[in-house]
Amino acid sequence: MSSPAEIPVRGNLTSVAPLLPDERKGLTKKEIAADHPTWCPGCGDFSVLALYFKLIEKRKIWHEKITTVAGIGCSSRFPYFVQAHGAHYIHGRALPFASGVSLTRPDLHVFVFGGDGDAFSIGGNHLNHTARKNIKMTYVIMDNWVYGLTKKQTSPTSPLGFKSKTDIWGAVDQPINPMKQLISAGATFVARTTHTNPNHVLQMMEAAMDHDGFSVIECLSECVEFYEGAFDSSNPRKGGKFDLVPAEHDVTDELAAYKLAGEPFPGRFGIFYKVNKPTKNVNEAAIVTSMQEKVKGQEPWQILQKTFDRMK
Ligand SMILES: Cc1ncc(C[n+]2csc(CCOP(=O)(O)OP(=O)(O)O)c2C)c(N)n1
Ligand code: SF4
Ligand SMILES: [Mg+2]
Repeated sequence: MSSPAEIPVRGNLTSVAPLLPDERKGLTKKEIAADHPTWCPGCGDFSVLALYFKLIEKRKIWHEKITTVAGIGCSSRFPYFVQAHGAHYIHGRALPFASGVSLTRPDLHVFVFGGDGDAFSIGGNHLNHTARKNIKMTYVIMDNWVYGLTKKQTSPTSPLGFKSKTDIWGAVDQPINPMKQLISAGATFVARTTHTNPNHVLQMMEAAMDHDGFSVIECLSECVEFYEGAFDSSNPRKGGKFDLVPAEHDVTDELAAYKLAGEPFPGRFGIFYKVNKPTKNVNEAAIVTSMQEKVKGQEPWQILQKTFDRMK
């Protein structure tokens, strides 16, 4: 595995003068924005993107270090709008792609963005396995309780009774509880926020980025086209309430986090669960280093020959 110092820095995409990293100003929205987002006016996803730009600026992440991965969906259009490295990958398969990047590029912090369908439906299994493997990255699930891109089908987070093109008489299947599912899957950082509270979104993104492991944020992000008003009861400007996780909550207490997740909507916002466990990145790097030690000084063909000989 290459150390950060050995990794060639790709072309300088910025117009910033070559100052030392600490002396440079963080990239501005103008320097990092790509295409104009194609979301419907008023879509919650705009705020999440704006806050990602803020994070990049505040934390001084340079173009060559920005890695934005997504699956398919309105929310998953994210990488198109960021002028840096990234991938708009297959529906539900953003996490395996991001895992490969994370495990081979320890100098990067990979961000994955996607919707409730991408995360909990088609990508549900990948979510469980990435969580239990504790692969270092941050996954922001932009939950709008509906399939937006495909024009209003029931999603795994749609509440009972939700009328959609797949449930014309109203949803009858019990929705999943994202927080409970993520905690039980083994995610080591689980938080909840909403696009209507920008400071809180940024705070959660920063805390997630600083976590050494698989960090997930469920960010409520309203689909004004197919589920208008879904989150009004969590928005004080619409008469709702935005209650933070209680200050005395112990984020390392799995049962307490689970209990918090059981509160009825709008529930709580903040970090529900956070523990330090070995990451797959560290475990795998240790195996690679020890194997490289064993074959030190040998040519690649010699290593291959030995492997073939063992198979005889
Ligand atoms: C394999 C596959 N199955 C189905 C689709 C159709 N499809 C595209 S996006 C989507 C759901 C998106 O919903 P969500 O992840 O909640 O994102 P949103 O659009 O709501 O942001 C579906 C079913 C697809 N592109 N690929
Ligand atoms: S359909 Fe919904 S989720 Fe998609 S861009 Fe429009 S408002 Fe946003
Ligand atoms: Mg959705």
